[in-house]
Amino acid sequence: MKSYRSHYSTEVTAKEYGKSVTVAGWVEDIRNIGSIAFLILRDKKGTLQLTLLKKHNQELFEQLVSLPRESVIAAQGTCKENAKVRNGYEILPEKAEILSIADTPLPLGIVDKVEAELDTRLDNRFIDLRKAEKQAFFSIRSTVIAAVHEYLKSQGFLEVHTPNIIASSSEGGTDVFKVQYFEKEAFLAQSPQLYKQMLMATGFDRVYEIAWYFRAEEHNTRRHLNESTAVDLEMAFITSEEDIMHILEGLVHHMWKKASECKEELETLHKKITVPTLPFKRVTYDDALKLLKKQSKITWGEDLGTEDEKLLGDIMKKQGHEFYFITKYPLEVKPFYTMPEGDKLSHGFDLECKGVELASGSQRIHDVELLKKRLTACNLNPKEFDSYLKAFQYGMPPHGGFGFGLERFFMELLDISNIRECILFPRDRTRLTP
Ligand code: AMO
Repeated sequence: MKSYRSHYSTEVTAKEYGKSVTVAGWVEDIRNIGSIAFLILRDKKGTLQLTLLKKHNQELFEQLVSLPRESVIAAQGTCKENAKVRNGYEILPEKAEILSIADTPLPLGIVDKVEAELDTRLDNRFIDLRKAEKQAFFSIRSTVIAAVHEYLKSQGFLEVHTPNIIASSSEGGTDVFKVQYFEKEAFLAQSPQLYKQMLMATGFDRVYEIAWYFRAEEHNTRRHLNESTAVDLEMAFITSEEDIMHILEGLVHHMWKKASECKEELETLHKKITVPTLPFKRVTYDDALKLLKKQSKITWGEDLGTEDEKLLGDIMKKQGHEFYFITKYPLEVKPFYTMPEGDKLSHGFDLECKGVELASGSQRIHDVELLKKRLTACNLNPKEFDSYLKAFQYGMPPHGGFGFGLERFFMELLDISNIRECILFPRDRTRLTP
């Protein structure tokens, strides 16, 4: 069977009934009842049944029924319509090739009724990912990311790739991973913030990146990763942060809509998706505090904690808003690059979904002197930001942007309780492998 590699597939349709087909995949299960055995073969399209009759070919029968589960085979045989089989047909193999024999026991079952602990699953992620639900999730993820490119390109954005090994912390905090860069100390980028802003001085006036965030945050929660992905965007010649929020809500809507069109995957996951209506509600920080007054101890100037966010999410939901922006944040809780509004407020915002922050953004400072002042006020040394600041000295238009966490988005989209499920190989406080 030399040619199976070019056309193997378990995507068998009624057109193939009565014909010889070649299929390949993982042996999910074998039921051997003596003279006849049923081998369930799986690939990314699903499963099919190979029906093995001992009397037809004893050697082939023995060879296949003795295989450990999850071995990989290719088989060639006649495809026969059979209403008793789940997908309406079976394959009666004439030839088979054993491509890989799986060890036993398996570290993790694929079709077990009770799911293993998350840690066991993540330790054996390559097997965990063989499950239909995981395949469905990552298929939706891929479709939604394609939708990001589609939407942002339609709005005139250019996709860029900025450095991940950088000389100064991008968000100004201490949550940075240090790396040895030959004789110098460098950091892994917490976000493309500094670079996407520098690009605003080039004439690429609308840029975006599907970015990696590296954050040395100590907390090990169900909503934090130490390596995560985000849609990071920056646009120039804006008049206020409203221009940015408009793009962000359009993007979220488009992503949600494209996800809702993944019918087969949603069925596998037993999920229904309702596309949100636009525009999303805008609530100022001041008004959010008024809404929270009775239930929270938060005082003016503090950032909303997880509990406050949740409470506000419940209040907003009762008012019919699953998505909403919190706008006009106090300056002191926003990063140094955020444009102030007066002495105390800023042009910074967050996008929340059901009490979870999905994105944050702002209009930025484009005046270099003000930027230096804000760096100092945030206890940062402008000297360490020299190459960034230089981009503001020779003509920098007003601009703004956002960072929009993709794993957080998928948690909310599909009601997934742990963010680690939303990325292939999660990195958290204790996990560095696989
Ligand atoms: P911020 O730090 O708020 O903003 O991050 C933006 C969004 O990224 C996601 N996110 C995370 N997701 C999982 N685990 C983490 N540890 C994590 N950290 C952040 C969240 C968050 O809303 N430079 C600014 C954005 C900008 O203004 O353009 C920034 O990084 O969904």
